[in-house]
Amino acid sequence: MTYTPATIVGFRDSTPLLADPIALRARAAKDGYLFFKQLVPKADVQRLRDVMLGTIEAHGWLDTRYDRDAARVDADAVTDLESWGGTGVDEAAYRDLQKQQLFQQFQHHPQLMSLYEILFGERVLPHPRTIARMMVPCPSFRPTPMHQDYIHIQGTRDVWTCWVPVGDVPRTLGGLTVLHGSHTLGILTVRAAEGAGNLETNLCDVDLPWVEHDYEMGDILTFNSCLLHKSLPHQHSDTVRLSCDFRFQPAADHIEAKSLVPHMKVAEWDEIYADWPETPLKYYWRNLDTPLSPWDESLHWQKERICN
Ligand SMILES: O=C(O)CCC(=O)C(=O)O
Repeated sequence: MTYTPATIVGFRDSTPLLADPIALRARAAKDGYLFFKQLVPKADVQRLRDVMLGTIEAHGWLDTRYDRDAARVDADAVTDLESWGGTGVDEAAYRDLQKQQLFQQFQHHPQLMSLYEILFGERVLPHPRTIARMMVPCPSFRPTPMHQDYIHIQGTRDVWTCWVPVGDVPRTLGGLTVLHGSHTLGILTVRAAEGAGNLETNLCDVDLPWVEHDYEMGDILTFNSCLLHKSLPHQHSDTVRLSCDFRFQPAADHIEAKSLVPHMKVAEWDEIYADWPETPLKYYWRNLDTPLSPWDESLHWQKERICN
């Protein structure tokens, strides 16, 4: 008999536990993820949304009959758009966004830094490799397959992804869903797949539920790098889904070198910083002396499905 996982709708809000670090860490260790309702002020996320939508607009993919904030796509303009590496847009648009200071500095938001300082109880390193998803529903678009971030990040297993919906993301717009408690399953094997990351986890029957959510702007979902997650199907053929993936870890733990370079080497740091004013945000990680650990390529080649 094939096992069909249960689905739970609606995350438990962990905001009250921010005042009780021991209880917060206990929930993080048990569930593998934490959700915070309205952790970041909406106005701050709206500024990031304006930058992301401005990038999409500049590349001519928005339907100009609507207000920009409606994020409505011009179906004719996106027919030939190829989602570059699961970012939802092409390489040129993705590079334009990566050069924006407001995008790069978002992960240093005091509310986010404070959350990870409480979670880790020590100095925090936000990974310089920041990721944006501007999921334009074009014909080549595919939802993100089920995976564990550890396969792509490596370094310490104590990396936590911060998934930021940049606008309201109801389930029908293809938000993220997590497999409750799946961080305890260890590092699982993978097979090739379409969608962000291009690898899908081989999952055998496990009695764990998927948890999904209708996100509002300002909400934050964070999860351990071994937790299984994927995006839901994007059912609005005319609306962009905007989100970011930022990664945080204890600064004294190991990091793999690729986490220190721009996502998919879309540019060099000098190019990203070219139009920024002087700011300590440039190369901020170099002062932290976080130790490096090697990349294990074999994790990407464990393609056998091993189920009884
Ligand atoms: O937003 C998505 O579709 C993928 C995000 C993701 O897999 C991640 O944050 O690790």
